Amino acid sequence: MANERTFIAIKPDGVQRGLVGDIISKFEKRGYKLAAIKMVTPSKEHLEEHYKDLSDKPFFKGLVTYMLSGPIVAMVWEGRDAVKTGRTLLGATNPLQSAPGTIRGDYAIVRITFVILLRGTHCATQDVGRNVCHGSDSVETAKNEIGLWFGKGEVIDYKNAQFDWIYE
Ligand code: YYY
Ligand code: MG
Repeated sequence: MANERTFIAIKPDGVQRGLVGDIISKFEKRGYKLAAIKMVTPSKEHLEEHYKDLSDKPFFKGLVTYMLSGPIVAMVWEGRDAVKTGRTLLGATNPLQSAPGTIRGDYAIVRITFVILLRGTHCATQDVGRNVCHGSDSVETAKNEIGLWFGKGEVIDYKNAQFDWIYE
């Protein structure tokens, strides 16, 4: 288990619903160190790049539109096993399947599935997840996402005063 950095973003619904402080608090209280933070309104191109691995999914367009619907709080959190534990703190992608105590399990409910009828016979589904918060899913992804959302001087190296009380 290594010291890692992960990219965490509070999505437009999380910002609008006043959940910024609570979400930051979950990471702080767990013992993670805030290495970068800013409020941003990224371009469509930036969000398409961020979610490029999902570009062939039926929900991609709706996802980008939702991410463009308001400001986002972008952060880098650092500490032991930060990527995997960050995902655990977040909960499952589908808020309805997220355990209570996780961010999505405490603050989100909805995943709407639109059924689109095509020529009367075929149908496709499009899911839009208002799931409050994003977290990198691997160390490699975290490096790419931090590079996409933050410039070099924006991620700060410092020793947190709590360090020796958190790590043995
Ligand atoms: O990493 P995570 O956010 O948990 O899920 P991803 O599979 O990377 O999908 C990104 C984003 O897309 C998810 O947070 C909600 C949305 N989404 C969706 O609307 N419908 C799906 N079936 C899957 C994901
Ligand atoms: Mg993901």
